[in-house]
Formats: sequence, C-alpha cells, structure tokens
Amino acid sequence: MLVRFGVSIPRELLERYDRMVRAKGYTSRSEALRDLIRNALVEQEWQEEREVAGTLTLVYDHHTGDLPGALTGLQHEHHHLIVSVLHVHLDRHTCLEVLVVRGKPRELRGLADRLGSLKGVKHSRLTTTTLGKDLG
Ligand code: NI
Repeated sequence: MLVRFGVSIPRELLERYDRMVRAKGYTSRSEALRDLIRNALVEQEWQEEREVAGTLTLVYDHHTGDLPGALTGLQHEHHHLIVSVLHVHLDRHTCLEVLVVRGKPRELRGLADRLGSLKGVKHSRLTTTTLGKDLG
C-alpha cells in the first residue's frame, strides 16, 4: 500500500535533488526518494548488528608466499559466514575472488579485515547490502 506525505524542503535543495533524479534516470521524485530511504535503512541494519548480506571482493597475487593456502584456511574457518565464492584468474599471477557473505556486521567486517590484510592481497572491498526484509 502506498501512502502520500508532504515534505518541506529548501528550494535550492529540491532543485539539486531534481537534477540528480533526472541524471540517474528515475521516472519520478518518489522512486528516487524510496531508494534513498532504503539505502539509509540498510546502513542502519549494519549499525544495529542485524543479520545482513554483502560481497567481499579480493584481488591478489597467488604467487605470494602461501597466500592461496591462507585464504582457503580462513574461508574454512568462517564457512558459516560464506555462502558462495567466485574465483576468476585475471592473468598469470592475479586472481579476483568474490565472496558472498551473510551474518552479523561485526563478523563480516572482521572476516573482511582478516582476508584483506593478508600479504599479497592488492585490494579488497566489502560491499554492504541487505537480506531485503522490510524494505517494501
Ligand atoms: Ni586464480
């Protein structure tokens, strides 16, 4: 069920908002506002330690020491947080791995920090998203 409500907003702020709405290709202010609200709610889920989902992307050199063994060991240790793993060989030395993760934000951030700080990991990024409950 949709509900309408009025919003008071400074004119200049609304003009900037409308430009952003057009630039992003939204068909209406409302649709863009719904997405802004959902983003804020997902951010709150991560602050409130609710169960969330995410992806952890790692780019690493698999010839560095026993990095592949260390990564595998840590992933087994945290198997309850890892739903799926995609591995791509980017070139002769470099791997890209995407882990789909699910759990409490503190645990997922901890896992991301441990994997991302291993020697030979060139870049890591945790993308924070949601299990999608209660977002309309
Ligand atoms: Ni590889």
